[in-house]
Amino acid sequence: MEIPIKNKRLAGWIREVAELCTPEDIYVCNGSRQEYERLMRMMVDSRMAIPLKKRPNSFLFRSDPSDVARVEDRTYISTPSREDAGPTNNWIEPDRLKKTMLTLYRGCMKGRTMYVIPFSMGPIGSPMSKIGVEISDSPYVVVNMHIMTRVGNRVIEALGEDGDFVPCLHSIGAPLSEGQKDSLWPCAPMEKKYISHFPEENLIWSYGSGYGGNALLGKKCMGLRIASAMARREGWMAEHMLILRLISPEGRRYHIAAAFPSACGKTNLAMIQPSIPGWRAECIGDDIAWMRIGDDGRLYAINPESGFFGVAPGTSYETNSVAMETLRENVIFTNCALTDDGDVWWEGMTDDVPSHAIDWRGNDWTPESPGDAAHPNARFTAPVSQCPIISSDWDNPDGVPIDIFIFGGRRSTVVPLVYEAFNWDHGVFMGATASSETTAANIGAIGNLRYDPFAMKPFCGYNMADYFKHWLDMGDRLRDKAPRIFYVNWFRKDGDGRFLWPGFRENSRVLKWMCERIDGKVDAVKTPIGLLPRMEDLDLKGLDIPPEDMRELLSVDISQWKAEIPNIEHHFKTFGARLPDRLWRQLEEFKGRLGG
Ligand code: TSX
Ligand code: MN
Repeated sequence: MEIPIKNKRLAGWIREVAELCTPEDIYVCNGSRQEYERLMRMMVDSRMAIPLKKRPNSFLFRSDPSDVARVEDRTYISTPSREDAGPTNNWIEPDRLKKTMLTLYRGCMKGRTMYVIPFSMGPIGSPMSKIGVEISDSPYVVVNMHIMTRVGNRVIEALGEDGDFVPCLHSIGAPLSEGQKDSLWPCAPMEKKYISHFPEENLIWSYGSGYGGNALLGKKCMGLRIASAMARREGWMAEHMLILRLISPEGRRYHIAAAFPSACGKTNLAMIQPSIPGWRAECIGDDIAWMRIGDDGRLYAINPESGFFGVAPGTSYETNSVAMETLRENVIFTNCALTDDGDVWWEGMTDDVPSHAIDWRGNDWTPESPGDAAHPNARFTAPVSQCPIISSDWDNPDGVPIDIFIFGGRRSTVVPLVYEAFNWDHGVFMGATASSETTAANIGAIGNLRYDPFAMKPFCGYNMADYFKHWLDMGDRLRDKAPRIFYVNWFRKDGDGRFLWPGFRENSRVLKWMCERIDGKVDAVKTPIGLLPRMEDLDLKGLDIPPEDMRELLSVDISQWKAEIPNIEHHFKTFGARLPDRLWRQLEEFKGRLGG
């Protein structure tokens, strides 16, 4: 077979994979619109994709009911030493894992086309970008990768004869025997699924799942797990962060990067439309930030993706009109409900619920049906370029200079609306101790407290203690040019279980305070946990929040915070001797400020 690829390593790898997986044919993707349309037409013909009458060039897919989310239990960081993967990752020794997976891969693409998908994370040619090549037997993966990354010939050209790339091998793990009828969403059973990362050789092997986070390997696998390990070696950062630009009435720009665990509304914040007159915001990214120190010593961020792969349920014109406008056309929907007039629907999309729909499993659904119409993790895949408030700098190869880091979580008690770190090390302590209460979106009991340091627990491709150290090292290099660090909690409740803070657009009031702190325009109240706003410095014009609610939102209850200490200690101890002393010191100082 003739492969039109000059890169020797790539050509060799494609041949090797073809010999291993024995596909019926091989197709190298060129990234063109015709290619996208041809694959979509093919999937419509096979009934895997359903065209939506109501949305131009948009399609609905239904996954297998067992293949609806990332599989953290089946996700591995495979380093020669278990300690290098650390306590937050599953680990199998590389030789053993490869042996197991090679057995699975042998003949796994029988009867299918093997797609070669050359992609760039970041603008092609940017010094911050990285090239990957995904080999997959899923046409659904190809069309999603077209939206989520930059795919095609320009990438092959950028690769040249000996350019470097991350090999990303993916199979749904469902070979077709002669004459066998294909299912609509082929995949392998749970015990055969593996999402494997070999960070020391920049290699990804994914088997058995067709679902986004397990199968679109540019995103979580390369963009976060492999990139975080590369970033540490090369002195940059790969973070689970949205990026936005906030513009004051005077036209001053502030760039914010923010990390939140799932179910905290990261995409909503990325697309915020400030409620304060004169303030505007632009979206740069909603999930991943790659950052490096520029020639001027400041930290510059790019969004390495080119699409949004967002959770649909809960998205509405009320909660995120910008997202709704982004979804008008050219969208891939997965596991949403199908309405009788040929549109998608999901829980929380509209006040009036359709009287009939086809649910995400393909069954008739009415409001009386026991289950949800859309799966809670139903997704949209949409081009970033369609976002009405996308920044003109979203694909600037140099990135944007970050002024502010925000960490956060969902806490109904204890944690105030916003506070600022005293300094970089204290900010790293805040990131390392970021916690969130579990919601229905998590497995296990609702309302449990979970530590999710820097929102990176599922995405750090190496020992998380070393990751904390990397953050401390970056601070040492950035010194007075380092972004200021804040912690927010939009989810504090009163005694009756009502949210105290209106959230959504009104969060711009909190962002404005951060900007005024940066500019030295306002003082802050020093408390044992950090620097809090004086009530009068939060712009609350036009809101009518009772003063006692505001006092509660900005209160620090010493005894409640003392009760957090044993949890933090326990959390830190899971990292053993690798936890940097500077974080233990932060904990000691915190205890001291709380009064012993
Ligand atoms: O995304 C959210 N954000 C960030 C917005 C920029 N959500 C949704 C979280 C689930 C993904 C929020 N939910 C936020 C928030 O700031 N705050 C809340 C809690 C809340 C929910 C409903 C109301 C208020 C707060 N409604 C009324 O007060 C009417
Ligand atoms: Mn994410």
